[in-house]
Amino acid sequence: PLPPIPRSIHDISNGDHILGFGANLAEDHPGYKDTEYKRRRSHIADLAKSHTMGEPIPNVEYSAEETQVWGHVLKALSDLYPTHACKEYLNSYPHFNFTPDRIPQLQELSEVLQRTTGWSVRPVAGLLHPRSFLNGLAFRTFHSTQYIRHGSNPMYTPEPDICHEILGHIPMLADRTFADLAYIIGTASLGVSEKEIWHLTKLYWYTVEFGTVQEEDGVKAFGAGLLSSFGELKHMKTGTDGIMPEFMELDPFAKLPKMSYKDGFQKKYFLCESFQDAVAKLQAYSKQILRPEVEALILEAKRSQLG
Ligand code: H2B
Ligand code: FE
Repeated sequence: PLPPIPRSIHDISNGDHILGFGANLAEDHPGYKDTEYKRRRSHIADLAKSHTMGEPIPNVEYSAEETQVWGHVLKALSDLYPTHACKEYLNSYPHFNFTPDRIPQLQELSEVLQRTTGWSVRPVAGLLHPRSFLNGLAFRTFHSTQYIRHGSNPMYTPEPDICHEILGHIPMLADRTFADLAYIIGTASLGVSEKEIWHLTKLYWYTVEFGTVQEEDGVKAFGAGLLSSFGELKHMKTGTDGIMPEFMELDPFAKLPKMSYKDGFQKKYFLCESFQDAVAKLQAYSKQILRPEVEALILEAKRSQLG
């Protein structure tokens, strides 16, 4: 039997399904031996768990050290964006007025998204279970971490952190076509089997996290794993140690390559002709797996949006 279909964002828990680190850091995490950092992480995790959808997201008062990490990452990346980020990213970016001396609060970012594409941000304590995470996209909700990476290595994080969410994901979600792409993956994930969730996780990985798009003057990044990593962005354009990454056409029906989380940069990126093309391909795939009850749910949501 297939799992139940969530009917609203309230059916999706942001607290029960934290995988990976949360506040319990693994031995190879840069903050593993730092008790102060771990205390900070568990404070921010508790804030996320106490949040109820529909209420304002609690602000985090970031310290001077935390703000310094953010500033460092922002300055490095913003040098690369004009040449490495896709047009849609560059168009949305100015909505957010990022400055190196202040870490934006999730609440204000959520308000910008609500005005532009109708999306919301929901705080989460760490890496969320893929099903819950993908299901959230169907309710135009992006689950976002609120803590920042460890200061010992500002250019590296083994898990999503606020720099990844804000610089990688949020500006893309302010673009209509990209937001549609994420919504399609989200709706496709409602009430499907574990096996299907795994395939959708890979589709998400190769588009939303590491997607690239062909523009007139070259390949540009739209995936958040690229847009939030200085090293990975450079690697996409110019390779590493003389070895260029491979670019492949996206086929949602094909078996997708294994995802690599740990051993350095990606070796293969999927290259989209355009977002419209990627949306059409994902839509065709989604059509094959969408449960009839979900189809009805989507129509209902569309009707109520039209008012
Ligand atoms: N959780 C959080 N907090 N942020 C993410 O970017 C994220 C996640 N990505 N859970 C998900 C998993 C993704 O890797 C796929 C859908 O599993
Ligand atoms: Fe991400």
